[in-house]
Formats: sequence, structure tokens, C-alpha cells
Amino acid sequence: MATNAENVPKASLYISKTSIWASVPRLALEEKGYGPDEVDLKEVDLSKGENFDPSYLRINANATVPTLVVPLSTTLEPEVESRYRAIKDTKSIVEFLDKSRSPQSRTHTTSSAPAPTLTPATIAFSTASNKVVDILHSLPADPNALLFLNARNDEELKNVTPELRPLLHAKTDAITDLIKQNEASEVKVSEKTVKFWEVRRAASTMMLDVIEEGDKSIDELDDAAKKSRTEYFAAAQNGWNNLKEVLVTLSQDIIGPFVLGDQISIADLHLAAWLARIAKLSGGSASDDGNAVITAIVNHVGEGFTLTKDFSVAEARRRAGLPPTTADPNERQARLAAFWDAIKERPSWKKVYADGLH
Ligand SMILES: N[C@@H](CCC(=O)N[C@@H](CS)C(=O)NCC(=O)O)C(=O)O
Repeated sequence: MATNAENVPKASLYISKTSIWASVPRLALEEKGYGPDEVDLKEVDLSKGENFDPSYLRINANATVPTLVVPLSTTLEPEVESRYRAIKDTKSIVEFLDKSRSPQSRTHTTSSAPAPTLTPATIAFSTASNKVVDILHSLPADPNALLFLNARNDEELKNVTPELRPLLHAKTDAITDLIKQNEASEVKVSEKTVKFWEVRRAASTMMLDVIEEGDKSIDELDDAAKKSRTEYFAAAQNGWNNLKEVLVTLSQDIIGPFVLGDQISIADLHLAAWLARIAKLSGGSASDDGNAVITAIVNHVGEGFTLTKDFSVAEARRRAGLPPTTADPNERQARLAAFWDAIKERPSWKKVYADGLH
């Protein structure tokens, strides 16, 4: 992106308000001081399956948000709209947003303060930061899988059904409509796209089979449905079990309270969004403090799981630039609790989570 105010090509960030990964570049926009005159936020409603629409697949064939579309700075004539580059994964988008605005950049529209550099300054920090980001994007940490696997028994299934059922219906219906439109030649897509739609619809349908009857007791189910529910619970149990190691590793890898100590960096933005989702799935809320949120998470993971309280509350607050508390100066908290307390004070976090955790 150019840094000259008259020559700033406007970028578009495709997001969905409740998407966990789209929240990471949204946090980055705020932290870096990008204004709405520089980046357009475009909502892709995942709950309506808008990400599967051919017009969106042309931008990002993976059908995921976020996507950042940046006009190429070599585009000289404004009418040549097709010359753009689409950045299709969270990590690359945030790195791009960070590099595109240096502390000397003169294009701030939201503040006159220099834009912070979020990319770690040393190789050692860069390695540490990448490790955390990679863990958060790894399969055992997948926050979207956990959203759909957030029930390990009948009672939990009953609780998640009202939220998940309409979501899964809308998604499968949207894909079915697209397949029909293609058959009726109302849209024209490749065979590969049709296959992609079918695979994604089959995955949703499998989940929907269980969720559709999620508010029934086990005795009301036929044998096939009983079997599907049992398999679903086993997958969910496995998912939440695998999270234990993720949480322990993160706790060890965070210097505290931020991933790299007292300076916020790229890894913190990924962690902020990820932890907000895990907290939500565990029954936590945006107003909870770090100790409450971590208690909710460890209780939800269950089976006696705990996280070591090895970080000084006073030191965490000092490093995060927060006022000291009147609490016992020897008080310790889990590192992820210290992170939560530090990150939720940031204006970026308050803005992105103004409507609650997602
Ligand atoms: N690896 C991608 C993953 C993005 C992703 O999974 N996004 C979710 C929302 S948080 C999505 O678009 N899901 C749509 C779907 O799978 O239907 C990234 O880092 O950006």
C-alpha cells in the first residue's frame, strides 16, 4: 500500500462479524490506526452461506474469511479495476497490514500517534511469535471445529442446538440453492466448484443429522441416530481433550502478559481472537476478568484439567501499563488469565468485541 495520502489505493477486507479469524485483521486495523477511508469492511454472511457464492469464490476459492483485496500499486488508471491482489489467510493479511504502515507513515486517519510495529524485531522473537500463531491455527486448536463440537453429552447438546441448527440449515440450504442454480444454468461454475460445494454440503449435512434432533432425549432416537450421536460425542470429547495440550503449550510459550512480554505483537492478535472464541464456548463473557475466563475454560475442558498459576498479577499489570491493583502483591494467576486482562483493556479489543464474544 502506498503511504502517500493522495495515492492510497483503497483495500477491501472481507469479514463476517462473528468470524474468529476475521477478528484478527479487524484488531490489526485498530492497532495500526487504519481508517475506514483506507480499508472497506465488506460483510460476507457465513450464516447465509454467502462465502460459497461464485462471486466470492472468484476472490477466495477456499470460501473463507478473512480475505484482503488490495489494488496493485502499479495500477495507474483507476478504471482498471481488475488489477488487484487477494490475500487469503489471516496470517498473511495481518503481516501485510503491519508492513504497509510504518511508524513514519503519514496516512493515519484515526490518530496522530505513530503506528506501532507488530512484527517482532528479532529472529528469536519472530520464531516465538510464529510458534504461537502456528499452534493457534493447528488442527487440535481449531476454534471453528470446536464451535460445532461443543457438546459431549445430551444436556450440552440440548444447549447448543438452538444456535447451531439454524446455522447448519442456512449453510446447507445456501449450497443446495447454488447447486440448483448451476443446474438451471442461472450461474455457471466449473466442475471443480460443484465438487467443492458437494463436499462442503455433505460435511454440514452429517453434522446437521445430529444437531437436527439435538433437543430429543436419547430414547426418542432410532438406532441410526443413536449411533450418529454417540460418534458425535466421541469426536467432541476428542476435540476438547486435544485442547488441553494446546492450552498448556500456550501457557508455557507466552512470556506474559503478552506473547512476547510487554509489547503487543502479531501473535497477540491471533491469541486474542482465539481465546475469545474458546472463552465463549466455555460459557465466559466479555465482561469476565482473566481469572473468571480461565476458570470457565478449565472447568469446561473438565476432567480435573488445570493451568498453573505462575505469573505475578502485579508484574503483569506493570508490563501491560495497567494501574496497580490493591490485591495481594504475591498474587499469581495463569499466564493466559494475565493475557486476557491485558488484551481486553485495549481499545481495539473493546471495539471488535463490543457486541460480546464470538
Ligand atoms: N486458514 C484460514 C482459515 C479461515 C477460516 O477458517 N475462516 C472461517 C471463519 S473464522 C470461514 O470462513 N469459514 C467458512 C466455512 O468454512 O464455511 C485463515 O487463516 O484465514
